[in-house]
Amino acid sequence: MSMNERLEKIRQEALERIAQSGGLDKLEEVRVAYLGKKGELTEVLKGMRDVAPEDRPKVGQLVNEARAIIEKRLDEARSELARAARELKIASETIDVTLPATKTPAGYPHPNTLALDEVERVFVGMGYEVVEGPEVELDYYNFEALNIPANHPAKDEQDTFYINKDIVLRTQTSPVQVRIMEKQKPPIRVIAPGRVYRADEVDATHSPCFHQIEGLVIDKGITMADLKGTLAQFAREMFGADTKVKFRPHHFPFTEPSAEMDVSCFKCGGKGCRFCKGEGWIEILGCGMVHPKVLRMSGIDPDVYSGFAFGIGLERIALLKYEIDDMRLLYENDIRFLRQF
Ligand code: 2U9
Repeated sequence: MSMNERLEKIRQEALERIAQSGGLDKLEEVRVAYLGKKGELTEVLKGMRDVAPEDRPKVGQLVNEARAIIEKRLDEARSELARAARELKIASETIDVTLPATKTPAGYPHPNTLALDEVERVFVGMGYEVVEGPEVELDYYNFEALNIPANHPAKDEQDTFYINKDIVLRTQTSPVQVRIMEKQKPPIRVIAPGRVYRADEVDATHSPCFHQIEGLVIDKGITMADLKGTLAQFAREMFGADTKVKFRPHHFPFTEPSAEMDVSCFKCGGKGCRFCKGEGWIEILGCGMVHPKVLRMSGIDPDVYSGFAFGIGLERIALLKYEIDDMRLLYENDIRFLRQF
């Protein structure tokens, strides 16, 4: 076989093996087999000494040509394999944006949240600030500063959760306003919504944890007329423009005088129905003029300033407004219940 024929054979074999390789590792094997240190083309060069000196440049050129062709094909085959791999990867990663998405259920606002939003909207509209405070509270802020004496029944362990003798789970949000009075000079106009705790058994109208919204206004010259005007306006915005209000005398240790406020039944307009148990009136909140002792204890001079306060049970408002007949439904978080509001 002439040198020419031998080179031609090597070249053809190499190109065939490249064409059939089908993988990068196989291509590398082919490269080593033909172009490597002990590869076939290298062997040919080593056999040059048997070639007549005058033929050597020619043979050298032929070897180089064969090497160049084989290298070029190897390169082409490598990029072809890389392109195919890339296409396969892209195809496997394709996202079909037209497929229906997995839905994340959005949930529904809780009736308490809806009622609180509404109460806040009314008072913020009248210029009140919404304030918050700790749920684990000092006995001083929860009771003493509010003129609730040590022997008051509300302080009994059957009514209040004690952490220790000085610390309780707050039974009302009033301590928040006491802290405001200590820090801030009048005028004060705040509402304090939040969780409160009482050692009650669960039933249709009681829960050991419920929510209050309390309000406090303190300035020079605040009178019972301000209290009545403010709370009547609140009732109209909350229950409808025709709502009438009625104040009945009551007792709270922290206010004097104190009252409870009823609104005319927003179902029957006051004639009496099942909803208002034939009364025509529905009890909504407690209120009163802040007791002078309470003002003085928090550093506000009752001879200069006066104020009114009120307390609203949030659950009571939610139950009335959304006509829910059992408080326990508010705490079960059953989506079939919650989606109705
Ligand atoms: C300060 C002074 C006075 C807050 C008040 C009521 C009347 C009241 C109840 C409503 C329903 C509690 O959730 S409920 O059972 N609250 O009747 N709360 S006056 O008086 C204050 C508050 C803070 C410094």
